[in-house]
Amino acid sequence: MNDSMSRRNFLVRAAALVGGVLLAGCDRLSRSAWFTRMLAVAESINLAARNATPSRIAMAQEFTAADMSPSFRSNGTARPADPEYLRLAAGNFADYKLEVGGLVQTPLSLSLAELRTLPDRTQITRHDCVEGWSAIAKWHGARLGALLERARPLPSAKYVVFHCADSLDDSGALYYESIDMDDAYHEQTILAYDLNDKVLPIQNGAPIRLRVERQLGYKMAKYVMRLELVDSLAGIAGGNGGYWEDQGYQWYAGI
Ligand SMILES: Nc1nc2c(c(=O)[nH]1)N[C@H]1C(S)=C(S)[C@@H](COP(=O)(O)O)O[C@H]1N2
Ligand SMILES: [Mo]
Repeated sequence: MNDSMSRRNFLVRAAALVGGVLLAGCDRLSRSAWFTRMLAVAESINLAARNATPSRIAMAQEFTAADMSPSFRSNGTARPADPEYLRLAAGNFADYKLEVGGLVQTPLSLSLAELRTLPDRTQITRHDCVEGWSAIAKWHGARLGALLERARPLPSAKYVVFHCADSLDDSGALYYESIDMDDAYHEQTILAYDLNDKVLPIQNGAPIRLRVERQLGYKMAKYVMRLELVDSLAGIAGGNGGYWEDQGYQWYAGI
C-alpha cells in the first residue's frame, strides 16, 4: 500500500470515528449546533483528503544554496560511446537538435539556443539513487510543460518517452525512460541544461537531462535526444517504459 492510500484509509477511519462521536453527543447539542459542527468537520476532512490524495501536483522538497552537496557525482553512463553523440559534443552541441514527435500536432526540432528561450525553472532538489546515495544540487532548465504546449500533444497521448544517446550494455539497447502526462506538466519537471550554475557537463547528461523531482534517480534520463509521445509503452524496447524497468525496476519510482 502506498502512502497516499494509507493516508486515505486513515482519513476514512477518522471520518467514521468523528461521525460516531458526534452522533453519540448529538442529544446534548442543539440541532443547529450539531449541523454547524458537522459541516466544519466535513470541510476539514475534505481539505485533508484533497491535500493527501491526488498527490500528483504535490511539490518535491526544495532546498537552499547552503544545503547543496559539494559536488554532484556521475552514475551509470559518464560518457556515451555513440560516434554521432561524440561529434555533437566535440562541437559544444551547436548542431544538437532535440526532436519531439509521436502523438503531437506540431513535431518540433529544437536547438539548445531555442530550448534556452522556453519558460524555465531553477530548483535545488535532492536526487536519490536506488544504489544508496543522494545529493542536493541546483538544476536549471526548460519546463517540459511549456515545450509540450508548443508541440500540442494529441488527446490520445498518455506518456512522454525520453530516448537517450547511450547504452549501458553489450546488447546496444539505448537508455530510455518515460513519464505520464501528470508528471510531464508538473511545475518541477524540466529538461535541465545547467547544473550548479554551470553548463551541464557530459558526465551528468549534456546537453540536456530530465529532472522529474518526485521520482528516483534512474527516471532522470541523461543525454536526451528525442521525445516521443505515445499512448502505450508496450511497443518500446522491453515494453516496461524504461531501461531499468525492463530489468525489473518499478515504472513509477515515487520517493
Ligand atoms: N541516459 C542515461 N540516463 C541515466 C543513467 C544512465 O546510465 N544513462 N543513469 C540513471 C541513474 S541510475 C541515475 S542515479 C542518474 C545519475 O545521474 P548523474 O550521472 O547525473 O549522477 O541518472 C539516471 N539517468
Ligand atoms: Mo540511480
